[in-house]
Amino acid sequence: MASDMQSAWFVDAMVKATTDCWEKGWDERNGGNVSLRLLDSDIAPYAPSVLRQIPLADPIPELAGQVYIVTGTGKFFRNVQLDPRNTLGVIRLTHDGAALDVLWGFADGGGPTSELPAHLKSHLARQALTGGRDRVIMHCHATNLIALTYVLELTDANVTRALWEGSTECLVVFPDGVGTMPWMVPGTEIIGEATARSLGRRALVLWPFHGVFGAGPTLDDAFGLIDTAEKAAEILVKVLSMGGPRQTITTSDLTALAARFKVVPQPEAMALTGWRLASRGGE
Ligand code: 2HA
Ligand code: ZN
Repeated sequence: MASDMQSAWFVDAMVKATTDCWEKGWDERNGGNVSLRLLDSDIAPYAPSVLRQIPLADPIPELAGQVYIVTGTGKFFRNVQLDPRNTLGVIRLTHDGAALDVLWGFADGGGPTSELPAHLKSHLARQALTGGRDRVIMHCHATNLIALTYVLELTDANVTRALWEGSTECLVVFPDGVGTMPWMVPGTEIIGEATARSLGRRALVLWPFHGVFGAGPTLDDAFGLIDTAEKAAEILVKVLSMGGPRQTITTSDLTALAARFKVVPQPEAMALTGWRLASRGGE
């Protein structure tokens, strides 16, 4: 008999990622959601059968047959480690991309995260951009990144430049920069489309006054990316609280960093001479 999927590496990896996010303070209550695309070779040893089917409001035929492990709607990250079978689920998109076959988990009758539209559309965008290398989309409520969205002028270039100046490693870790977008109602197809459009160009996207989306090949990569940006955001919040910067990483410093680490930084952020706060009453 095939063994239970609960012992699979990908369940352990989701437990670790969600527990780390909880311990960071990024996922209060049911905040946050994570999805990891699984390969046939990941699930084959468990010979899963279809437990039930969940229709998709917006079919996504391009992802037909793909398999994901995702966090459940209404579930708390702090409880994933205690109860993976109820808080996580493995789903496969049907041949027409119009429904999900549940292969494991969501044992109490639940379903995938309310942000599934953003996750699936973003997976599609990242697969196109990275040739299938990226397999993870992670959303969380990273505190200092959210705080910055209340004061920074919200353009991709400005937010990117601020975070690059917030810590030396940032330009190296996210040379494509950070995407921004207007505030939107979460869980909708519209926010999903806007998120995917932005993630199609940059691995990190801020949802103002809400949180952040990060993408990467592995859970460690996506977590590390958000962690790096959040650390820089924390430093910027402290610097602003001390009256603002008196000195900073300069454009020529950023140019030298890019050359040393062989990355091509977002040109619009490099073209700025610094970063700006939003005007009062501004967006
Ligand atoms: O899963 O974080 O954006 C709860 C949320 C919604
Ligand atoms: Zn959220």
